[in-house]
Amino acid sequence: MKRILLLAALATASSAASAQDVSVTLSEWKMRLSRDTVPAGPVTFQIRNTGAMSHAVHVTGEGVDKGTRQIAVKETGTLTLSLKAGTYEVFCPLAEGSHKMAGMTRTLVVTAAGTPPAGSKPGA
Ligand SMILES: [Cu+2]
Repeated sequence: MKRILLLAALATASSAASAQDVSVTLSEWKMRLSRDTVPAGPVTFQIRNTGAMSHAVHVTGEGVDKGTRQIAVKETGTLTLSLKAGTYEVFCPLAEGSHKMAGMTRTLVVTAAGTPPAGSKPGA
């Protein structure tokens, strides 16, 4: 856990202005993201497990296939990834995918830097 935090701190320090935070809350059987859309660049997932069993976070899409180790009950974790524009799947990989199938999955859309998020166009 210490090593993950250190890596996240280094990644944040080297790109201080542009790192985006996404808060992730894990429970049975939900995964809540504080936002569904982020601009491309370094993204730090701030993860909190509020559930009654261990969970984890895994991100796939656009060539990315990375995740945390298990996050125990009441524990927190961070995951910093450099994401380019595209659609990503954020999910709990535990129990051979059964947590994901029970509902622990969300879609994260990464927009090209400087582009307003989809769905924000006026009058649509
Ligand atoms: Cu889980």
